[in-house]
Amino acid sequence: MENSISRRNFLQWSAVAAAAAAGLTACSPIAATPENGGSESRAPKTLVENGQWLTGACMNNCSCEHSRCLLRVYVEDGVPLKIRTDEEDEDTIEVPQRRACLRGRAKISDMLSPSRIKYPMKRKNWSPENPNGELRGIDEWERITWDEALDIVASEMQKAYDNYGPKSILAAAYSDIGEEYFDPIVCLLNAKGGALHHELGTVSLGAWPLTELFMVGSLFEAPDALTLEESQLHFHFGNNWAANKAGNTAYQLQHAKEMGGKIIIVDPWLNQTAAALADEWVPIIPGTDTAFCLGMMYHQIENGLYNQEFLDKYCVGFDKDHMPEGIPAEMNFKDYVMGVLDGEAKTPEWAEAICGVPAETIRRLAEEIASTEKIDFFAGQSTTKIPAGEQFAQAFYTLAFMHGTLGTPGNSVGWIGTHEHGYSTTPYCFAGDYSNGAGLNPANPLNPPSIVIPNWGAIEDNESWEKLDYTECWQSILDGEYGRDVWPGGKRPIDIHVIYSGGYENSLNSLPNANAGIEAFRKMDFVWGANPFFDASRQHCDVVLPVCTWWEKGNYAWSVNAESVYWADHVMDPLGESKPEGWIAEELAKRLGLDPKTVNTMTDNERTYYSLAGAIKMTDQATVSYEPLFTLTQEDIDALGVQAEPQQGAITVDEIKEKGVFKMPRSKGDALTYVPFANFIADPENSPVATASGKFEICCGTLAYFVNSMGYSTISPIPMYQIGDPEQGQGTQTEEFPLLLWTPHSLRRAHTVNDCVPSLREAYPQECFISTVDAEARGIKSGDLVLMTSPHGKVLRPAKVLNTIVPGAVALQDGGWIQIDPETGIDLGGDPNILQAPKASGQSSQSWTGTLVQVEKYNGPLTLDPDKHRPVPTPLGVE
Ligand SMILES: Nc1nc2c(c(=O)[nH]1)N[C@H]1C(S)=C(S)[C@@H](COP(=O)(O)OP(=O)(O)OC[C@H]3O[C@@H](n4cnc5c(=O)[nH]c(N)nc54)[C@H](O)[C@@H]3O)O[C@H]1N2
Ligand SMILES: Nc1nc2c(c(=O)[nH]1)N[C@H]1C(S)=C(S)[C@@H](COP(=O)(O)OP(=O)(O)OC[C@H]3O[C@@H](n4cnc5c(=O)[nH]c(N)nc54)[C@H](O)[C@@H]3O)O[C@H]1N2
Ligand SMILES: [Mo]
Repeated sequence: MENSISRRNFLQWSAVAAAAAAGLTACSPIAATPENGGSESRAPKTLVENGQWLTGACMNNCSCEHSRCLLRVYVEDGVPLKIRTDEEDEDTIEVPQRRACLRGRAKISDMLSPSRIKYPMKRKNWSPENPNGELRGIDEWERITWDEALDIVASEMQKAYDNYGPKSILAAAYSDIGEEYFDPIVCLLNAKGGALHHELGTVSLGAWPLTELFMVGSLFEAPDALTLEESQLHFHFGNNWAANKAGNTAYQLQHAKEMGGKIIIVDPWLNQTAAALADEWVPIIPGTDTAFCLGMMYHQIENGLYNQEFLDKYCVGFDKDHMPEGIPAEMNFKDYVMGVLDGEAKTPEWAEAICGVPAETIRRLAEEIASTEKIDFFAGQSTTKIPAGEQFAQAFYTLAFMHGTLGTPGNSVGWIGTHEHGYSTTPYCFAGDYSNGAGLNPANPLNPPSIVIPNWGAIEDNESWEKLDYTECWQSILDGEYGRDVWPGGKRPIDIHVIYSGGYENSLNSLPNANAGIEAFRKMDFVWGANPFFDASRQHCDVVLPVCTWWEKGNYAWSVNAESVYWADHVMDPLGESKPEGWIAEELAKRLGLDPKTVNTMTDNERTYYSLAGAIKMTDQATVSYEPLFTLTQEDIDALGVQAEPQQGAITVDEIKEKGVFKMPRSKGDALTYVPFANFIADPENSPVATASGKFEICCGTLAYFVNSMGYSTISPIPMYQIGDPEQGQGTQTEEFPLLLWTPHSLRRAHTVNDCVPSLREAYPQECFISTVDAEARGIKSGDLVLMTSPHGKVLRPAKVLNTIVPGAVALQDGGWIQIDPETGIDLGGDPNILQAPKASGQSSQSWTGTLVQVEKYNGPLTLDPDKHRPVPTPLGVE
């Protein structure tokens, strides 16, 4: 930290800086000793605290919108100086502390990073007459006033609407993901006539959502956190909860282990979770779990090691006598596995040749599954982020169906983690909705929140075809068309002139084929961004508007985890001249001839009110009933100055403000315990699952129809192993690109967020993880600079040689900040998306895993300082 540029820049910051720098010293080693390891009341006596401990939201996207943690922030004279976490209650498995991880605890350095955009800025060589687009990302910047910035944005937007229409504008921003990621600037675009969004499908959920929905009839099923310990075996594909499921999921797994559960983790590397918790690690070539599962199921079928009764009663499609209507009997799963359908038996030897797991291990694990009564089957999101990833999801569910014990505590199948963690469709408690619209049309506060599912299209759903898919959007913009021939009307022409790079996403850094993204940005007439950080997307703009963060807004109750509701205080005043999106949207509305109130429908106080008034708490799992969470007195209402009626709830507003969090009181065996599929198993006739047949569908015509209608890849109604893409994944390697890239999520970051924090950079250098075998073959040692090359770009990084990752595959972790060397075009920052192939697949999910790459020892002229010493990007020239 001492050497880091961030500290130096930090010191230049007049008032904020001086106090904050003092705080850094004050909180260094003293804050973490065992003597003061408790609550703030036990804080070091030597330090006089004249300030206040507040609750700062941790809005990192760890765990795909879920399970955030508690940050207690000490603020003096308006400056956040120290950070602690949940130390209030006793930590138990029933009501665990909501402790933050290293990323949350480094949040002050993130919030006050030199990478914050503090003023409206303009790229020096941009003008309406001559945009000099080729300079995007390398030009200098100058500070302008808010009025100048808003006038430029409004006039360029008006020009695009007048000359080319709404579809000439790309909204690279979250639009409708709910209150936590609510961006009124997108509401402004909608009010003005709309824009083209790049949000068809998903980059995040892989092939899970529609496979689960159509095969089991519901979404986001997961074991109750408190019944996890009842499983005798946790059979997990791609589990790294200790690193990438925020909240308490890893703690729950540790507890389950202490209670006697065995943990097997199948993963291409010995990740942090496997190292800490697994009884057995099964190394596997990424993207080949389908073959592995088929090999196990062959062995089970051959030896009668499965539950025929369960399959007959609860499933369709396993064998020719139990087929769903309308599908020929020969398309049954058993005949496919045994080789009757296609002449190739899916033996463990067949599987070994594809997935690298020895046949004898496959047989042993198949037997272990069959001989264990209670199993928790889990597979991580990334396991289906492969070409035609539905195939693995289909095989995974089928493995659990063949085991045949679902519906009772200790037995589960899912891809979310635990019910506490997940996108639970029946959360135990939830904060009220305060996104736009709710103020105008208050929702019934006792309705559980609806789950927002990313946009998918099937042939019938015309609206979806009006969206670019995330994966291919950059290339589509360059090509001037998007979609597939099979879409209604065929491929769609597009002609984008303006990009709005906004709310809560860093798409240039986070989407595949980033070099094409940069090229697309450079082709535009105008690109504007609104964000707190000068990240890659904002660096490639013409005008950037400084947005204040959650710490600078605040005063809401919020939740994304099924068991807790948090309070977010206003922790500090907006940095520099940064403003909330609502203000920006209103100012632009005025300039674009719109009524500001139609784009920003609520005042700040109204938002606070709705977040509290709509908050709910479950009273009964069986009937899914709720009561209001907060008591709101006339005094509370008057303090907010809103028109409303008092209400009676479980806790007071003062209580949540004081603690920062409401935790659902839980105990083992309580009335809130959730057992997935229990009703269906108890009474399949009267409580069918919501699939086409009313049963679990091993042969699932709806899924195949839906996926195939999108035109990205072809799957069968039964789980099959087929190479999903001719240029990606196991079986498609070439001499030029012999290695498979995969991109696990990093402890250093939540995607790209926090990458500007030197202490996190120091703790987790961004390295190319390579196996001993592949490194030796190339003369590479740990620490050597290596050049990673794919057909889409080049990245320079130090190598980390490991004997704990599978040969044939290399890993570069998601989220490194792009930094292109202008001479060579090589990325020095280590963003895997410079390399990643844009591969929309299946249900329009990006198949990250298996991009073909080569790795070589680098002998060129470039050098690379350790990440912790590399300066973070700032909009230079401004103070
Ligand atoms: N620290 C941190 N946590 C995060 C995030 C972050 O950026 N940083 N991002 C959050 C978000 S938005 C999401 S979507 C989730 C993603 O959650 P995950 O999908 O669980 O995340 P990954 O780290 O990509 O993968 C988890 C594990 O699966 C393994 N894996 C990858 N491919 C395969 C495969 O083909 N087969 C098998 N068997 N294993 C495989 C990886 O090696 C890794 O150990 O993480 C969330 N949590
Ligand atoms: N190669 C590769 N790429 C991947 C993945 C992978 O595994 N490998 N994973 C994919 C997955 S699962 C996901 S979910 C996506 C995530 O992709 P993104 O959502 O694009 O990633 P983030 O880095 O989370 O972007 C967060 C943005 O929010 C901004 N931000 C932070 N705080 C605030 C705030 O208070 N207010 C506002 N307005 N903005 C704020 C940050 O500056 C940043 O621009 O990435 C995908 N990309
Ligand atoms: Mo994600």
